[in-house]
Amino acid sequence: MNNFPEGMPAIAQKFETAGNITEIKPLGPGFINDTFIVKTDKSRYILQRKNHLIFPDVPGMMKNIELITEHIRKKILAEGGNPLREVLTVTVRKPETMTEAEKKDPAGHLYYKDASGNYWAMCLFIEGSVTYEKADTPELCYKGGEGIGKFQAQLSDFTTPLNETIKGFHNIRWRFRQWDEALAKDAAGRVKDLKEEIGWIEDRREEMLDFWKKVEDGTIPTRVTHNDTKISNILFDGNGDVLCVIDLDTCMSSTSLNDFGDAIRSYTNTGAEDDRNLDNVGMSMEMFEAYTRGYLSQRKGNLTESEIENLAFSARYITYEQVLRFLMDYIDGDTYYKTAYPGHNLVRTHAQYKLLCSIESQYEEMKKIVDKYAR
Ligand code: GN1
Ligand code: MG
Repeated sequence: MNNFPEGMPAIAQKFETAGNITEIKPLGPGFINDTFIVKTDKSRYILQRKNHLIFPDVPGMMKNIELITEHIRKKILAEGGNPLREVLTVTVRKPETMTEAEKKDPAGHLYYKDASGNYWAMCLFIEGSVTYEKADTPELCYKGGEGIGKFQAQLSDFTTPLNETIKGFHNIRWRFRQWDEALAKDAAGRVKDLKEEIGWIEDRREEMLDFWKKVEDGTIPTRVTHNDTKISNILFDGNGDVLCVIDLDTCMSSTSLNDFGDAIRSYTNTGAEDDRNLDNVGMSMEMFEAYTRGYLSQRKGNLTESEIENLAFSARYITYEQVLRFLMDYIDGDTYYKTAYPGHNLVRTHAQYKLLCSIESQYEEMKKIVDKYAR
């Protein structure tokens, strides 16, 4: 039985896999969900325990994922592509394992809730896919940008309303409400030592709200967006082309600028997200240009003027939000993100702040690059 973490085969068997299950192994390093790879004698699958403390409505989230992947699947089929490789395929429940209540639930076939209240979901593993923690070449940035641009284009005519899987996810007004509460509560007694870091957030509060106001008043349109486009959430093939976008948990309606900003935060960083050596961290303009060129090759002509004007700023916005979220979690006593050691969230805060400063110092040049490829 040592091929299986305890209790896992029974969970995996609730889903419609081809062949007999031969092995189940953990797959890292997500910050939110727990991920396993399930091998059968015919195929491989990804099994995830979805973190229901973070995603309060897992059935609603799975319904979003089903609707989105179905929509993309139809597009791929119409273009003669291979939907088993170019979009996630959700693995549904075996009907004989479902209760009557599950059968009546419109999302009941998409997840299994175990006796401890954990939610599990499965999808097909895409063979030959490669993931990266870091983008080492401009070519990979270009391809990554192209992949997200294509993903947004595939969903541009998706009109079914989606569930909001995490309230106010990239809404800085909402984040400030959480932030103000976290500071007032000071759950871990850490606020007294964080004067400088808290200043980093407060100094930029107004300019971030000014950006978000444009989303609230409709100046910047709302579209279906991924909201978590870091490089490790993209599957590439052996040639470095994007196969498909994964981790669809946060797909919701928001501004498409989130996807650009979060990708820039990830692809262009010369260091790691949690680098202890701040000398490593900064934004590479070469990588920025490559990602922007790739992204706009797919979205040119389909973005509004307001989106183009704010594209470069979105990198500042999302990186700032990430500094806030890591610091807020440190202040809260590390309750949201998985951490590998004490103080990990503070290390992440410092590394992301260094990146933010680097982006800010290169902002004028970034805007010029956007202008060069957007029109
Ligand atoms: C989390 O789920 P994962 O590990 O891809 C987080 C993102 C953060 C990211 C930072 C639901 O992404 O918002 O940007 O960590 N996801 C959620 O690496 O909070
Ligand atoms: Mg995620």
